[in-house]
Amino acid sequence: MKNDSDKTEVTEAKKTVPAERAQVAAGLPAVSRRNVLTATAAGAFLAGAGIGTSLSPQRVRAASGGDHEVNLEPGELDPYYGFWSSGQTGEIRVLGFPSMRELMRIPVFNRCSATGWGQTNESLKVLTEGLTEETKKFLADQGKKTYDNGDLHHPHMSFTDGTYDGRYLFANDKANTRVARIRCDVMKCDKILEIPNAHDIHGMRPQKYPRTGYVFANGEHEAPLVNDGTVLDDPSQYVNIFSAIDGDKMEVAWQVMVSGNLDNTDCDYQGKYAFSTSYNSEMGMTFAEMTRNEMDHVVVFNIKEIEKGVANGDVQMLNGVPVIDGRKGQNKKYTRYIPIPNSPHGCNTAPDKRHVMIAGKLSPTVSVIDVTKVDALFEEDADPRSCIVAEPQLGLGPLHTAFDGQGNAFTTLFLDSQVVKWNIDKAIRAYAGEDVDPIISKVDVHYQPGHNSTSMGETAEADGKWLISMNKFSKDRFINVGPLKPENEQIIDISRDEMKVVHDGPTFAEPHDSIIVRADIVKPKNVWTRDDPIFADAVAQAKADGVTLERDSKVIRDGRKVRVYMTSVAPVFGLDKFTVRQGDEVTVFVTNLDDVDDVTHGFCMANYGVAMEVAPQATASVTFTANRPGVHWFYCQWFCHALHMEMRGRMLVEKA
Ligand code: CUK
Ligand code: CUA
Repeated sequence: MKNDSDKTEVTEAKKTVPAERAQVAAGLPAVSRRNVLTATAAGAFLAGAGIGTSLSPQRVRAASGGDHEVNLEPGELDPYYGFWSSGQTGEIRVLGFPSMRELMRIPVFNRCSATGWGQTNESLKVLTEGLTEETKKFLADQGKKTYDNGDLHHPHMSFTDGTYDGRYLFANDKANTRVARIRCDVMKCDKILEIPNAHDIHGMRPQKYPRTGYVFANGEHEAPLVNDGTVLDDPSQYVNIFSAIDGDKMEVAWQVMVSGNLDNTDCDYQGKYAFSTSYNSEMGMTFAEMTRNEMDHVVVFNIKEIEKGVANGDVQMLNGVPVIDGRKGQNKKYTRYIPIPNSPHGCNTAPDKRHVMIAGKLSPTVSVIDVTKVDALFEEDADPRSCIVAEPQLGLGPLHTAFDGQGNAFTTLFLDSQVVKWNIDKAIRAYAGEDVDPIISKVDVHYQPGHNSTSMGETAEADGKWLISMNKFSKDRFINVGPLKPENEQIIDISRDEMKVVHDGPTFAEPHDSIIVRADIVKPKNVWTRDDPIFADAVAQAKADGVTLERDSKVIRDGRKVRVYMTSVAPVFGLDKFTVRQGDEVTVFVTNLDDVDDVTHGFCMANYGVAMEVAPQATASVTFTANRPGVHWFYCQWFCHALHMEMRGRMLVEKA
């Protein structure tokens, strides 16, 4: 018998397989206290997600032709930008839509070998300055400046007056509890904020009206409010945290303590309420506990009342943030809990500015909240379900809903591998008792869709042209690349009642969500402006050293610190060599004086693990220790000129 004596086996994290799942796996009918349809959905969901379903590859149904062309001729420009999440890859991707041509990758929570994100001083500032002191210390103890990974689920653009304004993108990091901001004028991340007190930011949405304003962010996982090891295995003391971030300052404005895990979020078009779906209202710690109740809930946040409560000091200050108590059964001014069938997931506000769709996930329904009926929820003895005006049964595993701006909604059905198009007004009439079927049509997708997005669909300017179905499994849709398969994203023409899949697009781990933005809204620059705040620190350091970045190439020694300033103009650097001593801390600043579109240079110090991008009119800098003596070539790593290979120089490192 093998027994490594100094290893202790930890047995406390025992997994309980719920009886229902075991039965489904064994091919026995699932028995539940829930109604039969819900039970079937739940059981099938668990079996599908856990074991993997085997679907027929030939399920593409011929649909009548749509109205738009997805293929563009060479040289033709896309009418939309697609901003794509990349899940655990941690970046944002910019696509031309509907051609699905990948135009750019914007590193955010990840590292980028090409641009030097995570290595340049400019990017390290963004990656470190928003971390809490506690996290900085935790990372420093491991010899790190910042986290290396991120899990970016939800990219959303800033709004003004109910539609995209082209200023910023915001994105969450579920892995390390952060929210990032990306500047759309240069397509670079300029702020990353760690959210204190919360755990694992999942759902995230910008305020739609009057503007962004707030960015609402859900802490998904519950934990003790002060999580310092004093409270451990006592879930009765765990809470969840909803945060409102000031999107202009990138600071947490306030937080609300809530009951139940927070999943996805959206807000209204009046600036009054935000909504969060919440699974595990049971606050269970095991799988069986988490799925026990028949109803979970949506939490409604009363923004004005919360602001008043914060102003009046009805808060506790924790890590510099005012935290208000909005738990179930606490102060009913701040929050309301609307019962929703088990484990709701997606939360999507319709462009009619009135309805919010709550996808059932384990229930085959979507619950429709009428925001005009939400005021009444905050009155004494109000029925919390009185704001639900429809609850159509759409199919198995509804996850997310998108809109065409013409009164129709499109919901992904994870288990059925379908997208269902349904009419909001008909669903409301059916709920009121009228004999009318809200379902217009269904289309097969390949396979297991999560999010879907329509062109401009989460704004008041939804245009009803395109829908993308972001499918979690691609299975047989592409030639085989081994056990790890890409996801599959399918474009659907939604201009007619009958939906038509017109394009398959593989993507790598794992875009959850996307937005499709009219191209005229986004106006990126072609070259940097010299007063850009992203490299303001470099400009200030140069000034202190008496260096004019736009003119000078010189080396400044400051004790054991050496600052190397050089210009770059295709195909030469301002210095063809510089000399330092072994052990010096060297900072190289490169200023690209080319002001022609698309003439980007790079700086790579070979065998020093140092590389960065320097786009036209930008300054970029990187710091390293010159601990390898000898001759080391630096070279331009961005092909910029016919004599690009000649764009190089030497660092001479004197032996200590
Ligand atoms: S969640 Cu991924 S499919 Cu993180 Cu938006 Cu629903
Ligand atoms: Cu400069 Cu290549």
